[in-house]
Amino acid sequence: MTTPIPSPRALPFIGHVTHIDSTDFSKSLNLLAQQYGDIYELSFFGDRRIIVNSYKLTNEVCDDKRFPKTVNGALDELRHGLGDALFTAYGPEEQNWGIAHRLLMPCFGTASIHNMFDDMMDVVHQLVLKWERFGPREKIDPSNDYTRLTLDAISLCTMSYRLNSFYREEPHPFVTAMVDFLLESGRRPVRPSLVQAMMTGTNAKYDADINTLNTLVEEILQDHRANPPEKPDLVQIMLTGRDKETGLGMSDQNIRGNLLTFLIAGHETTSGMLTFATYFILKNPETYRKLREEIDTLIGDRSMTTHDIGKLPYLLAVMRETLRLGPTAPLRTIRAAEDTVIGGKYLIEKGVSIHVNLCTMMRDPKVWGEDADQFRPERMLDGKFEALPPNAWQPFGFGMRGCIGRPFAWQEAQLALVTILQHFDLVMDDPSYELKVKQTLTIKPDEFYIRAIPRKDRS
Ligand code: MNH
Repeated sequence: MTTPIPSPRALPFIGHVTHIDSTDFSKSLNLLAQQYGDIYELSFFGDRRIIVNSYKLTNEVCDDKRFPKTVNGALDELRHGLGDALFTAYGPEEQNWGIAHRLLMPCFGTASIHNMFDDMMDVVHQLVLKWERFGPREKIDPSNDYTRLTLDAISLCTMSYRLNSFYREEPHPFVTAMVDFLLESGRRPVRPSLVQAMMTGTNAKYDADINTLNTLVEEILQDHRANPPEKPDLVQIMLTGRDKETGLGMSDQNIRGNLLTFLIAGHETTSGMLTFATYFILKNPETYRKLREEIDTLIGDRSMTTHDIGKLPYLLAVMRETLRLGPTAPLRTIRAAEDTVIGGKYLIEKGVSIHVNLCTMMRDPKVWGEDADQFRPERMLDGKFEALPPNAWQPFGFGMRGCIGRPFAWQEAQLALVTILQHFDLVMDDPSYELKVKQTLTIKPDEFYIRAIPRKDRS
């Protein structure tokens, strides 16, 4: 006997489209979770989606064989720009995924990431210099400067290309095009196809944005062919590497898609994470005090080095707790490979999409306790993180389709947070600010401003 999956009342034809705020899919799903609990089902124009919210059900679907990643909705729209690159590939059934995966995975190993340390630090220093020049009274939008930081870091470290975002008043044209491309890709799936076809202006802008994105990667490729970098980088591997399994290299089209993927996936999520971390640190003065004490004790006035990576336990706990409450990639989507039952009673038919809601799952009181909504890095300390039940903390996704850039993001966040807190006393511009989250494809704090007061207690 199976039990029907709870579902809100649907309208004929369009289904649950009116339950979704097209500018904030994630928030809409979280609100429905409060009402419907561990699992519920929605339908958009006949396209069924099952949303899993609890830890127990999530853990059950953490099995690549039974529940492979599926690419639909916004992710499928992204293929207009990214094609079959790593993030948007349908899976190993697309040969290009395997080629890129095998060729590029080693570039993101811990040792390779250590080699990028100096370039990462170069960009972090550009941010510090900017905030020092601003002085203590300037209202800073940290999300904007973290976006400059992460975008410039991914392009410098993996593509030896300087975007120089800190030397531009407005965001780099690539960023504007990218944000609009992501927003529109998110809106398209909840729009009837007839309406979509009639939105000629919107569609032309979408194509123009994709063009802008491709122009930059084409520029990076040409620059590379003309001036190969002294240190071989990711682009070099893409241009010259051969996959051992198939003997094939990457096609030009697939290289462009993957460069775009790294520029997009490689900065949005990390800049959101740094913004959330800054928010949580400022909202919790005791956390801030402990974190600064750790940094002052273990690093002091000297510059951080690769030897310090992974060695600041309280900082790591703050980062883990930040991604638990603010998982910047808040959903992942899978499907059942065959008809199957989960939770002992819910029938999941083959092919139907399942969204794993990381926001609700990582606040499940059965794992995190009654204070699951509280920011408390202590729950990640002293072996407690290692002792968590399997898959309970998974902001970087799962299995073979999990995040390839995790070590990169992890090193970058440590470097940025340590260096910033060494140099500044951060304060909220408006101490009464309450967290407001906005979504493009990823989520991040909205309308959050700080001031950065150069520390007087340091030389
Ligand atoms: Mn990342 C996949 C989260 C930083 C490049 N990333 C994923 C997935 C999650 C994720 C979740 C799985 C998506 C899915 O199942 O559909 N990523 C993050 C977070 C951060 C992050 C929370 C930072 C914090 N990611 C980065 C960085 C890069 C990157 C930095 C690049 C350098 N991520 C990827 C790529 C994939 C991915 C590429 C797709 C991997 C694959 O499917 O083969």
